[in-house]
Amino acid sequence: MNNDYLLQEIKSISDDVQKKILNAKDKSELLDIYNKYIASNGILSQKKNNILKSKSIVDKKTAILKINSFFDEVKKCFEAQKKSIINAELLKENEDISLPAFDLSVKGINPIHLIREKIIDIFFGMGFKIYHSNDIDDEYYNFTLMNIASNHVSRDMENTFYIDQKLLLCTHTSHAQGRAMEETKGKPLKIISPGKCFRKDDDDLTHSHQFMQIEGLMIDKNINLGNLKAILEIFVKKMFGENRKMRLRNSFFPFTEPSIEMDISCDNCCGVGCYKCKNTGYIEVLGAGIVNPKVLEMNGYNSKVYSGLAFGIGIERIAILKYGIDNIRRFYTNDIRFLKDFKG
Ligand code: FA5
Repeated sequence: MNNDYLLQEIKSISDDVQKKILNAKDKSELLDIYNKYIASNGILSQKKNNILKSKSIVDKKTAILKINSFFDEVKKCFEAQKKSIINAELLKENEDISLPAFDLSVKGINPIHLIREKIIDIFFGMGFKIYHSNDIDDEYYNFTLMNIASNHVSRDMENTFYIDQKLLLCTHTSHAQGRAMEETKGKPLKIISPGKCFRKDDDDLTHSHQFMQIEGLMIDKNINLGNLKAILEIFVKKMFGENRKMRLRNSFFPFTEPSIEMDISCDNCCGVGCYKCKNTGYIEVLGAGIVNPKVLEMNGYNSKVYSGLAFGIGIERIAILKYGIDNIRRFYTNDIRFLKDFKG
């Protein structure tokens, strides 16, 4: 046996031990390796002693230096792996299991969100600013300031989810009108305000007890129905393209005079008539009108100087008509297969 052969053997065992250390998954595996190979009575130390006792080693000093350098590498590797295992275990202990998992497989963006952003974008382009309002408000803003008296029949149509005698889940986003006017204090304004609405409606493919609207309000001198029509036409062209049919109908809201509603041709039958549009060829998407002077006065505006236009767009309805969605409930049932269609 010669010097080189013995040193080669201990080097190859040291390399193997390092591989074992790097493969150790927890502290107990690491401890086993330590006891078996690295400890003072372990395999490596035994080999070292054997070599040093061997008469065939001529230059013992060089051999010891070499063996010690192999051992140092093994010990360095052991310490590094011990550190990384301890860190990983600490991380696991501090893990907050209530946080969402990292690899949540996002299937797509909910189309309500996509359409909401698109609507906001279109109205930004026309100079409207966002006004943020709450989804819970005082009935005074939701009804009274909108010229809906406490005994008015139109309260009954919407009057549903109360938190206490005064606070309710807003039945439309028009409550934001009073809030915005209050802040603007009789000066011109041009805002849109997205929000959630709650009503007792739940009876067909396009009605839900909870839905979203975007309110629009523009107050200035000489605002008229022609301005409102122009704004709505631009909105429809930008949202649905040049050729989509729209129509405006007379309507009634206590807070606008005159009042209109806008319909868009049904995506399912292209205006011919089918189950989805109840054979009318169209689906209603918004209510609008010229702000009732009484509402302006109640909210601190001089109605002899200022006039206004307002609208409330149903976001789900726009999404239904844009993407060909068959039932409003698809938006709320968390079906990942549905969301997959809106990836990217
Ligand atoms: C209103 O809510 C008025 N506040 C709109 C308005 C604002 C008029 C400003 C004048 C001036 P209406 O109830 O028609 O109006 O609702 C407006 C739109 O919200 C509807 O055209 C429809 O797109 C949507 N919408 C109404 N009810 C529901 C419902 N139950 N489910 C889904 N969308 C609905």
